[in-house]
Amino acid sequence: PAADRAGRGTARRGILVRVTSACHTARRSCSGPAASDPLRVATAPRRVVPAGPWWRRMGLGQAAVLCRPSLKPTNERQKAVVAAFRHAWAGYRKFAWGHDELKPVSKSFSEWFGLGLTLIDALDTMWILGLKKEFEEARKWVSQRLLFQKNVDVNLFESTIRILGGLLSAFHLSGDVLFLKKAEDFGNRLMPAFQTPSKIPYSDVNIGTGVAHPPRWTSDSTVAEVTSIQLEFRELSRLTGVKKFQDAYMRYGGYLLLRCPPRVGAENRGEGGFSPVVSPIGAAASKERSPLCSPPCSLPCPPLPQEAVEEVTRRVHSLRGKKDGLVPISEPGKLTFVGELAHGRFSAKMDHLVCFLPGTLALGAHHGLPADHMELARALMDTCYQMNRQMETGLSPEIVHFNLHPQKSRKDVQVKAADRHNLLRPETVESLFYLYRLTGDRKYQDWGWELLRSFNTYTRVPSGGYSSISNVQDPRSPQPRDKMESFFLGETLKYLYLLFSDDPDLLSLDTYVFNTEAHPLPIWAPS
Ligand code: DMJ
Repeated sequence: PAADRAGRGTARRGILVRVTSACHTARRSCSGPAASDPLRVATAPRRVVPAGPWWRRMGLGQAAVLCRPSLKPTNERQKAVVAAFRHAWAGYRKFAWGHDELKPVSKSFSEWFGLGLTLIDALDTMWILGLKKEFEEARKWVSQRLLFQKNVDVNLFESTIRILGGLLSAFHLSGDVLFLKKAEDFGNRLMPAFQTPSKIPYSDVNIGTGVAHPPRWTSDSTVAEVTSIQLEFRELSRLTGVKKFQDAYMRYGGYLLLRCPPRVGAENRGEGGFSPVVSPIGAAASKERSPLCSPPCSLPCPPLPQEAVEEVTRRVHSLRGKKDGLVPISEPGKLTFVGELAHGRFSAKMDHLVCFLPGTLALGAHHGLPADHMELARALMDTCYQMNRQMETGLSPEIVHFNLHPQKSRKDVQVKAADRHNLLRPETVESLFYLYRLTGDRKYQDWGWELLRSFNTYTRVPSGGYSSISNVQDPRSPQPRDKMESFFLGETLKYLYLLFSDDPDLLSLDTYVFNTEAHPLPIWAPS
């Protein structure tokens, strides 16, 4: 199975596309209404890219232009998120500065790519939370210490969503050209991954030597991995004017659209063959954006192309179909969940990773997909909340199994001993953010608040940082695992902060699209 490094596979999201913002124009002069409130640009002129070196085309000099104010929390819940972030950051700064991840209990760090992963993942969160001083200090590290010329294998998907996405987002929010230059350097180093016979990229690439290869344990790549990196490469092309980044994914994006069967998991043996093995949503096996794996990011919107609407509608429908539906209802509490189909057998198993789906369905409905997708989104959101709520710590385990038998004595949500851990993942709060933004129902904010309190009670390490835990069912001994994943700062706390905001124009969903690691990028008008 495709496994993300945090332990399991990753499901992904996405339909999106649209309108641009005036950010670049504003950045040139460091003045004017858009510059004074860059995250709240709700409507804006479309951007036309003039010719010339990219930094000049954008009206930028070589020097950094940190001219855009960041924001401040406006209510008590947002302040609590800022306090949590500061605590997490304090641990990282003290014990893991410049390293990939904090080990808060042993007061040390771990490396994955050796590229300051947490620091880069957290840049835009600091900007959004108004932590200017922390942002400046991190920027200095990026400027002086972040070097990509090193002999290290990086996973294409993970490094694209975290590093490339993080740098591009930091550039958009701050206007600082340093981040764009770093992004371009890094993007160039990822390019060898696309040199395959099928054009479907390899999963790993050495950013120093330029040698790319499939995962060590299989020759397959994962549909979701290779389709969830479109936003970042497209953005890099748009900002730099260098077409090769966009071309790299366009060459296989169309292929995936044409060939993507209703149920596809692992695929790509260099020649581009599919292995239809597992359900599209089951996160352990597929990271595909299905049912949204049609080409949301490469076709012009608005309006959403009819072809994409029909494709996605068909896929959601097939998910819910009576005969082989993957969305049954549990007993006795009647929770709607998404199960898995592996080698023809249904399993009532759902990863916490799948909890991105309510948010994505809601976003799709907002952008013109059928209204009943919103109903499904709400139902799945309730389920994800219950996956947390029914645990003694209030935090979801990594995987749950649902009970399908109508016996009152059994609980809806069951957990196996091996699945009781919580890695500080964002998916529940991510969907809560979308659901609140798109429905205005305050219960979603209240649910998020419960989650933040649980994180503070069971995962906060007094000396600094937060730790993943091994047992969400034992509040007396949740067993810290001594690891703070970079997405806790990059995603979980960012989504909580945005969830608690009552300002729909703060990173408006009509102006920005969040990549799969929660890095906001502007939505562009069709050219
Ligand atoms: C993050 O890296 C991203 O959200 C990814 O899409 C899935 N895995 C983690 C969070 O769970």
